[in-house]
Order: sequence, then structure tokens, then C-alpha cells
Amino acid sequence: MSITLWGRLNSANVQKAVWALEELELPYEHVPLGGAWGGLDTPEYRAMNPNGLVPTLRDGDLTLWESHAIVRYLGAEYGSGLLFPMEARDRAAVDQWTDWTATTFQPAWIALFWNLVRTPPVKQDPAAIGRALAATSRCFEILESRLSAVSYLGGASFSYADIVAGAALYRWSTMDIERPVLPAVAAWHERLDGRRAFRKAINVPYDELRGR
Ligand SMILES: N[C@@H](CCC(=O)N[C@@H](CS)C(=O)NCC(=O)O)C(=O)O
Repeated sequence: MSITLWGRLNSANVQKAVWALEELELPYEHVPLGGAWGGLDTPEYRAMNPNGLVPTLRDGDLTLWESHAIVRYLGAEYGSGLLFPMEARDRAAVDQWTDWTATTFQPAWIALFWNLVRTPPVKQDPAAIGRALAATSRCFEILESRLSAVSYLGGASFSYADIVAGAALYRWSTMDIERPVLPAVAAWHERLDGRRAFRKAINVPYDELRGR
């Protein structure tokens, strides 16, 4: 099967798919799309992804959008235990942290990133930045509590939960903000940064996104 991934590499949601592909050492073709590249409104792209967003993945006759579904699929299809725990009981915690990232953690940190980085300084609202920082910090405190007890979000082993949540780490640790001191999160970040796939997918500069 040949795999194609559409999406700009400075998109956090695309980065999750890149991290999973690189983690599994799968060959794939990458097509930059969205942001400065545009191309999301063509009928061809909309036929694949009716949301007109990135990422989109094609693997043979399967076309898939939603970054978490993509990461979970890659793990299930190609991971054989790596990324995707085979036992439902082991997978439960992984899904819990994955869904929490989609519904709670990522909306918080993305709001912070939009207010602080993507909004031009003249239009920034310090109160909105403060609220987003407080909400994001609360999420990181929850991660700190979990990671004080286990090495990875799912437990003892690395999984797709670490990919979807860990996608925040480069931006969180480089944004111009005051961060709470979180030793377990810092140790988790260091563990993930030891992975080639993390460094390739996630440590991507975002200067091009400032004020846009
Ligand atoms: N829930 C979707 C969100 C996708 C999304 O919002 N993608 C953003 C980039 S992170 C996008 O396509 N923005 C338009 C653009 O890049 O031009 C997912 O996780 O895949």
C-alpha cells in the first residue's frame, strides 16, 4: 500500500500524523497543504476531507481525516503493539487521555497559542491570554499528577496518547509565558525528545505562523 499525508508540517494536528508515521518507520509521500500553501478549497481535496482542514491521510483505498483517528489507525494497522495496545483493558487509559486531549487539553493550549502567537500583538487581549494560560496550566497540572505515577500516559509503555498530547510540548516549552514547575512533565518531555520521530515531527519552528 502507498501512504500519502496532506498537510503543512507546522500544523500541530499534522505533526501528530508525521510523528506516528516516523515512529512506525513507514514510507509515505508528504504533500504540504493549508496555511501559506492553501489548496484546502479545491473540489478534489474537499472530496477527501469535507472539512477543508489538515491532516488527511490516504493508505491505499482508505482516506482518513481527524488527526487522532489517523494516529490510532496507523498504530492499529502497523503498530503491532507499539503505539496501540492490543488489549482493550490496556487501551482504555490510552483512549481516555487521547479523548481528554481532543476535548480539554488541546482546546486550552491551542487557545493560548492563537491568542499569544497567531494574533498580531496590536490585537492581543491580555485577559484572554491570561484565561487561556490558566486553563492550559490546569491541564498540565493534571498531566503532572498522572506522570508522577507512570512513565507514559497509558501507563508503562509509549502509545498514541503520548503522541496526541505530546504534540503540545514544543510550543508549550518555547512560548513566551510563565510556566508552572512540573518535574514529571519535564521528565516525560525529555523521554519523548529522546525519540527521533518526536524531534522530527514536533520540534518544528512556528515563526511563520506569528500574527497570521
Ligand atoms: N480535529 C481536526 C482539526 C484539524 C485542524 O483544525 N487543522 C488545522 C491545522 S492544525 C487546519 O487545517 N487549519 C487550516 C489551515 O491550515 O489552513 C484534527 O485533529 O485533525
